[in-house]
Amino acid sequence: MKYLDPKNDLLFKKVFGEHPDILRSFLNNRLLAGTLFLVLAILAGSFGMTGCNSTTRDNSGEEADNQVAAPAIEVPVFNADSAYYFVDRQVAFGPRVPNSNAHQEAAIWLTETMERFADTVYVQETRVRAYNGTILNIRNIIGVFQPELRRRILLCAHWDSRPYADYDPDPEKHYTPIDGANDGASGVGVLLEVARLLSKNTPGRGIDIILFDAEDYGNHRFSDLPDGDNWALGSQYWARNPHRPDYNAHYGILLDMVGAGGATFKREGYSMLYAPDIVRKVWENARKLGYGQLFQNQDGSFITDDHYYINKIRNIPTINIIHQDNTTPHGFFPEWHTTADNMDVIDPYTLKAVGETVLHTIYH
Ligand code: AHN
Ligand code: ZN
Repeated sequence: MKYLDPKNDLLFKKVFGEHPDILRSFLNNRLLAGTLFLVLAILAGSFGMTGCNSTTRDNSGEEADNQVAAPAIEVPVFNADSAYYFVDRQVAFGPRVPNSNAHQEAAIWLTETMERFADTVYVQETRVRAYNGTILNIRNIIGVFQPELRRRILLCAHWDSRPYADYDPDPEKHYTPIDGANDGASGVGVLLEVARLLSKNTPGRGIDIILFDAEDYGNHRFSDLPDGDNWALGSQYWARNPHRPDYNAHYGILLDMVGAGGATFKREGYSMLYAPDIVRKVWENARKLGYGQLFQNQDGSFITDDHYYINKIRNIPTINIIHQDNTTPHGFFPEWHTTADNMDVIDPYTLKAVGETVLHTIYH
């Protein structure tokens, strides 16, 4: 783990031996496999393209329209039960509200879990000021896969949960912290499953998975304090202080509320403003995989979320896959910011739809 000290961002405490032996031997084998592949590729090249052409011709024109084009590398199979388990484990800590014990315990578990899968893990610990003046102790947890590759893709989600159920139908619960099974844990659950698969089979791109803290400590619905940049505090911090000073990525994908049954994802406003090509690519992949009912061919509204600051401050074109529903008063899933945002709303099918879509996008 590389530990980013809050008082000195450039002080990296590097801890070696973070991978269990079995994983390390696998990493070594991967190098061997890569070398073998390179030798075979050179040999194949020297024999010309004739054989390849006939195979290509046989397939062309017969491929069904709803099939995703053959990937350069085989896309791993997303395990929805594994993702569901990762969501459940987070929720079991209790509401992951900054400064709480559950938050601290969840941070340790998330870091350890990421260390099982990623090549390098950075923990960025700092303090930020919430809208009401509360100082929050927060941690962004960053898993880096194949740090040696220059072409990179950023995947992210927030891991904290909201301190207030300010949309709960019961007014007595308006200051009760929420489980955030969908609003928080679902995106992280999908990304931990992606991380598990990346540890076994790498795409041709470097991947960075960032679990942002303090996304959901924004202004209480009934507070009369001024509205400002009080959501997405962890991503604002990271955007100004990336884990590597020169960090860049071709594009980013944020997952927010990606686990509810009957989820509907619309083309979110800032995603279309900053990264329309990525939105089209992702929605197209989802449709081809058979998830057109979830990934709707419809524009949504503009959501101030983690991706907004990544776009605005770091200039990395980043989209938000977020459940929007214009039949609810707030525009999100019905249990949004209520105590009912618990495991009962989570449907493994939705996790799978999003996970497969992300995997197909990053492995192509
Ligand atoms: C606003 O309502 C301004 N942003 C919503 C971002 C959010 C909250 N995502 C999850 N919870
Ligand atoms: Zn929220």
